[in-house]
Amino acid sequence: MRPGIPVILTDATRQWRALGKWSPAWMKANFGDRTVQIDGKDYRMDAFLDWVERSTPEDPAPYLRNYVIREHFPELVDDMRPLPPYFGANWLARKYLLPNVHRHLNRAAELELYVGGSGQSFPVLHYDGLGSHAFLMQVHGVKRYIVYPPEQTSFLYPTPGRRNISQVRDLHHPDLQAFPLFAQAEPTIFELHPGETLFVPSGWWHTAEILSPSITVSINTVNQWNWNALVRDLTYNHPVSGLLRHAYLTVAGLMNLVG
Ligand SMILES: O=C(O)CCC(=O)C(=O)O
Repeated sequence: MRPGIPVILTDATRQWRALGKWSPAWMKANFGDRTVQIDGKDYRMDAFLDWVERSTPEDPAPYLRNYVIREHFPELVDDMRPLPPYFGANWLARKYLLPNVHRHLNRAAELELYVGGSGQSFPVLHYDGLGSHAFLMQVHGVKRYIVYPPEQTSFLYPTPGRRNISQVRDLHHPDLQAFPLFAQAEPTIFELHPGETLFVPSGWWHTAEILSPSITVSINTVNQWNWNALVRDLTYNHPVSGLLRHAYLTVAGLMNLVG
């Protein structure tokens, strides 16, 4: 975490009941009659999970992603204990005097659920907001991750106004006329298997491709190693209020350090 290098942890979720228990079939048996919203459309879980099972690159199931588990599937929370000590003290989950800062940071500390099938991918190459680290816990199925270090940002064409999202949408067939420097980008590509946890450090670009019906859990964390990245993220593009925010967040960071 301190040098900012991605790692695959092989023992972080060893004690989770979710492993070996959660699967599309198990979810269908337990939550089949619920409705989920994906990209603005409603799906019954049983129909969605059937599609996940038969998903192909030609007919990919929609990708249920970034679903706050505590809100939507509170029954799953007990299956994710204990939380790995690797997460460290998560400063996102602390108390903040400013209500909007408190809500924003606490929301970002939630465990999130991802369910998808073969041929589907995370929609964008990006790095996570708030300068946060990400931990991605693979519970079922196999995913391919593609990551690039922060030093390669200039090859990845950040979107103006949303600079943590790359303008390059198809990494396998990039438009090199529009994005010529992308030819110099060097990804690291690897698979994540059930029981493995991927640590993506602050600022690392990443995206995922689903290779078989897949269930993943994620969490974002901030601590003394990336608090400055959070302060930069929250003050960037706010020339006036940015100064006040910067002062407030600097003090809040110091209080986190001692408290
Ligand atoms: O689909 C995935 O596993 C990637 C998730 C991700 O990168 C994110 O939610 O920020």
